[in-house]
Amino acid sequence: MSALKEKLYEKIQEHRPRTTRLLKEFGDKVIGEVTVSQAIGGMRGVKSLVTDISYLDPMEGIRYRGYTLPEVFEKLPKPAGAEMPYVEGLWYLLLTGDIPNEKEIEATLVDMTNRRTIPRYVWDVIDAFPSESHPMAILSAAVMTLQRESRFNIEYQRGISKMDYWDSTYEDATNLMSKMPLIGAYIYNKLYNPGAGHRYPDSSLDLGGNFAYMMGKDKPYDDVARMYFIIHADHESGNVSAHTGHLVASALSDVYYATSAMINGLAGPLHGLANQEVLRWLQGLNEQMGGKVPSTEDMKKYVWETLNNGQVIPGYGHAVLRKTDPRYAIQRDFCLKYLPNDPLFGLVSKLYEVVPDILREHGKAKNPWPNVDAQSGVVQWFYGIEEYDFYTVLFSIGRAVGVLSNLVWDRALGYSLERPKSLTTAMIEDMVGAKK
Ligand code: CMX
Repeated sequence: MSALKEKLYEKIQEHRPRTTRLLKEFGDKVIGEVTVSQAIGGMRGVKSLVTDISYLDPMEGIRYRGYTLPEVFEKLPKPAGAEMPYVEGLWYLLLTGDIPNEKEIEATLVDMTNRRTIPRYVWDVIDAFPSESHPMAILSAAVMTLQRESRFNIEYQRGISKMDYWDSTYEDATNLMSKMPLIGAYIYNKLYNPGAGHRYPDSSLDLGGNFAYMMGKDKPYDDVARMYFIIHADHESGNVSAHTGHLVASALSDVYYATSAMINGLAGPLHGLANQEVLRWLQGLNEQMGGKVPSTEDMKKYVWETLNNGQVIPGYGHAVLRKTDPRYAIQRDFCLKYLPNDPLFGLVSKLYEVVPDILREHGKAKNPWPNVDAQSGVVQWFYGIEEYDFYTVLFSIGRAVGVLSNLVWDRALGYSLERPKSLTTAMIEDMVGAKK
């Protein structure tokens, strides 16, 4: 058993009695209520999920295992000469709740590097896609193709105990996490860089470094990849991608089914696809301007036009957050350091000056501040990834770190099949006295 798996097992043993006690002794205690607008309006804020991997405070932003993002970036170990931490370190932290020491990170790197082999049939499936396909559809299918490798599925057929589900789920999750960046890079080269051929992974490089290498990108893109994967890893369990993964796996579908489904949820423009929408929308502005740099007034006019057309301003607003997303701030700091004079960064900064006031005046969005997606395209574009359809694939690789850690814990704690109750409209009308 690897050192990480051993530690995880200890943590699971420690944690299980807490969940069992809550269910047995306090199962009937009320921790929230549901209003009509929550039932009709996407269950916003309904307290009905449990995770210890991350917690999202509306004012502070995300904490991973109790650490704020700046703390995560400060405390996790980093490769020699790098500014950003190992993604493998985050994997360790999310699974165990502990910051890995030097020995622990070394062992995790070796273990994950050894799991990078991808069966030929996965490349064949990717190659068979038409080159006009959206990269998210290809990624989802490629992950689905790997389902054939599921250890959980084999163990389940053999009839293992529920107490052991976490073990093969951990194996599947670690395998998939180690392979996903390779799949992402392959999809990129197939669609946008066909002359590059297939690069084989470099086992001397960590997940972020190897991803940059396979994408054919020089430093500091390795740090960009690490930063990007880390900030996108988790945002509690209730967002569409994390929740979809959890829901699908609650039927004991293995991590391949669950991750493919979470990718499909992330592909929506109100969720992960917003990062590409920001650039598409800004390009629309540039076209309108005919090459002239938009003034603040031009920008305001364009924002209002978008709102008056009944569209949303991509990259702004959030279902939970009520201030500027710290993931936006971290990327902004990176831009200020590495690309302060980039014209696209200038445009995004100018947006930050005008959009919050306009959204407040517009009066609908509960949160007028930018979310992670407002900034992330700028960084990728600067480093030559101008094919913005690809940005959500990057988001997916990052999000997999959190979703897969959660799935391991879901099985460790025996979380149940999800089955909320639905009512008819007439029933609700009766309940609230809306019927004449
Ligand atoms: N521009 C215009 N209107 C907005 C808005 C925005 N950026 N954000 C919210 N609104 C509107 C909503 O569409 C809603 O309008 P209706 O009452 O007509 O339906 C109203 O304000 C209230 O919405 P809310 O409670 O503030 O926000 P929701 O929880 O319903 O939705 C989100 C959250 C993110 C989908 C929404 O803010 C949005 O559409 N933002 C733009 C897309 C985006 O950036 N998505 C990425 C989010 C981060 C991520 O998951 O990756």
